[in-house]
Amino acid sequence: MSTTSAHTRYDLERVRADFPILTRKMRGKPLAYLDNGATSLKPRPVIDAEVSYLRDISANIHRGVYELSEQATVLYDEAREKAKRFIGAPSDGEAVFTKSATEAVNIVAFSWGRKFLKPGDEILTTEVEHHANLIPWQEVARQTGAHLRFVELGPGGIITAASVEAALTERTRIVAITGMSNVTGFMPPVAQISRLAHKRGAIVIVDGAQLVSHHPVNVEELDVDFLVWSGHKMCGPTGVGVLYGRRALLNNMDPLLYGGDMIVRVYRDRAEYKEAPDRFETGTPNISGVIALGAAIEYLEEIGMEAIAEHEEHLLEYALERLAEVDGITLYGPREGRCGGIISFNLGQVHTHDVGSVLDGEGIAVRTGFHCAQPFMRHLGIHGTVRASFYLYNTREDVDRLVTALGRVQEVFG
Ligand code: C6P
Repeated sequence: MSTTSAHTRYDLERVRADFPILTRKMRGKPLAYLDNGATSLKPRPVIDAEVSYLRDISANIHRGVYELSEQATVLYDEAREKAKRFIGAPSDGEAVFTKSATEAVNIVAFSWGRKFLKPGDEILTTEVEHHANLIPWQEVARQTGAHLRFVELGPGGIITAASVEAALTERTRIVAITGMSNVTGFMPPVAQISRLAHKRGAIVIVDGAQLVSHHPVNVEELDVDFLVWSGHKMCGPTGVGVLYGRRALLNNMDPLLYGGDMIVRVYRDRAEYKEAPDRFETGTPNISGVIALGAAIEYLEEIGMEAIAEHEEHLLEYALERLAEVDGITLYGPREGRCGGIISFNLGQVHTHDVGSVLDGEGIAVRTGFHCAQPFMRHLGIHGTVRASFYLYNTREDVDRLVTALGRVQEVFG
């Protein structure tokens, strides 16, 4: 069966050929990888970039005057320029490499929050958040005496600018909000939310772990103060993430970790720190991972983030149409507003892990469970969902196979 789609602006067959793992068989069947919300597959140029650093360079950065170290430093610094370009960061020093989106949120929560939040101040967030953009704020609230407040959600977890406006007060210091829900794919109107928050004197951190991998993002257009994202969800390796922050904010924050490569001068009893990004990148970083993330950015840019988002939108529409044929299915999430290529559902009373196991038997990888979003599950009144999430290499055939396999689940579990 052909994988080509009239709706896809790029050559889907060629893109699929870039991902060696797509030739593997799972349980004896071709792999239909529909767990891109958890992590993406990696194309050959990314694998090659990582291997090439490990094989041909291997040296540390910013520390040697010899050629290998200089080569490593150049590649590392080039990757930072690519990361900045990818999200339209306007100034130097605004992209900090972290180990993950989770670490990036923690830097903001503890380096900014512990310094600037006072008792009675408010952190505004939502029940839709992934735990990574909730628990750090719970903890910093506990440590500073600030309060955590929640935006009222609309049906299916919709977040409107009006609901955020209603929850903002003169004590709101920061709005911590997802750019795209990892459960439903819903995308809150971030630019409008930023405008409202700024009018109230609050700053905004956007959890872009899902958003940045699937949509074109420009931090100036969104007008956000911080944006976090992970390399592994966008064809890059695990162990590397990015914290974007406005330069003035980053340079006013204390470092979270202390040690080598972040200092200007060190005395017996104190030290002076470099500006961002170095003040947040102490110790030897994930050099091979950062370089490979640079390759992932180039790879995605070459295909085009607009084209990728469009492809996923068509797959989403197609999947929603096909899944509507499945008896006993409950779909979660708002069907208005912008949604990325993520679908969460349950099939009658069948446990999500049982659905996942039957799908696995058909070579289909999905995520099952609560998706690190327990407050959202509670809001929806469920324990978990089956989640299918798409990326640039997925096909209508993957969707067809999912629908057929759900029929198999019904046969097995009645
Ligand atoms: N979500 C999922 O299956 P890390 O693990 O730090 O790279 O990303 C954390 C994270 C933060 N925010 C959102 C919206 C996310 O979706 C994730 C990761 C994966 O949904 C793994 S739990």
